[in-house]
Amino acid sequence: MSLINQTPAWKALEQHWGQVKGIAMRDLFASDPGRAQRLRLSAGGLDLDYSKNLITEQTRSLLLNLAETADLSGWIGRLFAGESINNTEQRAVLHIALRNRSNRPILVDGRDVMPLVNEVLDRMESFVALVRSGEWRGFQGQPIRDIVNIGIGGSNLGPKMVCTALGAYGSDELRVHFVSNVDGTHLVETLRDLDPARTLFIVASKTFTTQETMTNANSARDWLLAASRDPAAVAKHFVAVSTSAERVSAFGIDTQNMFGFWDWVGGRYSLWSAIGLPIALAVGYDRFVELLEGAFAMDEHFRTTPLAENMPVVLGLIGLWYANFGGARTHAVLPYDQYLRLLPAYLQQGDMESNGKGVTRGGVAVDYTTGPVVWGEPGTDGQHAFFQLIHQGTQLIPADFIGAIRSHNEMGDHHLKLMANFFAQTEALMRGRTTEEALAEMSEAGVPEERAQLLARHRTFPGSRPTNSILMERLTPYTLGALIALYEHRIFVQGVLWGINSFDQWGVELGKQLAGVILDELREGRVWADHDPSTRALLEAFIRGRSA
Ligand code: G6Q
Repeated sequence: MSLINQTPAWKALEQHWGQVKGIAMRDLFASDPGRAQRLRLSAGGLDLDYSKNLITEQTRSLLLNLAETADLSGWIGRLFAGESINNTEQRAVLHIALRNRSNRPILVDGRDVMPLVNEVLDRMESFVALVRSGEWRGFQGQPIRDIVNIGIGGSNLGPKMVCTALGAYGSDELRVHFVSNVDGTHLVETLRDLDPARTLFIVASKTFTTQETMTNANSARDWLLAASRDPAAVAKHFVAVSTSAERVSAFGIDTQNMFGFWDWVGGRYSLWSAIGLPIALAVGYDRFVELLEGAFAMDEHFRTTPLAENMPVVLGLIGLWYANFGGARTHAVLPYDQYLRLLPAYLQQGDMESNGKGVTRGGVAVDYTTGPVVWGEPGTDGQHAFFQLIHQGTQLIPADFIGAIRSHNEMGDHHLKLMANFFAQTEALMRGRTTEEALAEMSEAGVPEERAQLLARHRTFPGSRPTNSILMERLTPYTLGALIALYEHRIFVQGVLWGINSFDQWGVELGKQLAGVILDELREGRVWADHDPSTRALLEAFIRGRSA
């Protein structure tokens, strides 16, 4: 198949951007009173208002036409049918099976995977009950108080983000910590105040070979053994989440205490699997199931809703509109919810590792933009930092605003102030402020004419800056599950449109290989391998510094 940007559907959009880019978004609203009502969708407890975008009815239909050209519906069908759509790794992509609450059979190589999924869920439920009830005891016979998840990338970011997002559902009786960085500081600082006799480690690694995780796991075991002085303590204080029973066993963890998952679960899509064990421990198994149910609701919406009314599809197409036709290079995710503060970092991996690709599924280099840089911080903090550039800078930065109607921590008018800022920002970004408006405002405030003239250009806001507003009643396990699944599917939609494989990560694999030789050199204190002059000089300086 030819590259998507060679198709008539793409060319039509290119031309259309030329017509739309100069339109003021405020005029779109003025000329079409029903716009806000029409450009909204609901699914999985989430309400999306996407009317503050630079799109017309024609844009929508041209984008949908592009989706049809890329056979998006066919790809959604293939995803849910368990086909091997991760073609470079020859794997199915079935995070949707992990939260398939209908238990509808999903076949991989002719075998229904649902019994496997349910069996691991049952084991998680029993284990969580033992730990949370205090029946699971450490080497001195005490219940567990601290859980330390050791994992990195997909084996860290998802559960860490969800545990933070569901902070309102946790308790101080069982605290969950995450160690990912191979920088010893991470482990040392995390363990500083913990009691080995009351600490349980989860070693979370799909492959059980990742350098950072295995290094941290070994050091954690040393820390435990220094206190317990008994190798038998490992069985009481270490459990593993992995696809490799052999390597888990070689590490010294009893495979009775191992929770499995499968190669058809990608790391960055794995929080729904046993990788979510810290979530279930932190908030309880039932709430973990609610998280799965929320994601399932979004899956069902995505699987069965026509493209025009399909929330992940609509968001994916709008993102592509700005990236490929409007020249946007980044996408801001701005949660107006302190509990969602790690969502941007989580989505950074989800999106950038999935769609940061330069060749099509068939290996042909693309000459169009693929995945954007994803970034963001919670509001209102971001407003006092980088919002200036979104309002008045020279780049187009599409942004998603995410908020809840009710807070878990209602206190005075905090939540009203928080959300007033959410709404004000999206309104200001859309409307902007004309020079005439700026002048009129200053005149009303009594600013002398000369000064007003000087300031008018600075106080002008171009407006027409696109935002999506996502609102939920409250941030619950259910709405969070739906929100994460929404973004997962948005990533998939864009990957399909760009013709790339969103589910491999050869860039990460390279990183996993590269450091090995240099590590040997640093250990030996001698540079012997072939390096460029800059790297060689850096290594020599480092070795000199260490031996001084
Ligand atoms: C995710 C990536 C990557 C992976 C980590 C950890 O999709 O593949 O982030 O999750 O490299 O890998 P392990 O779980 O195998 O330790």
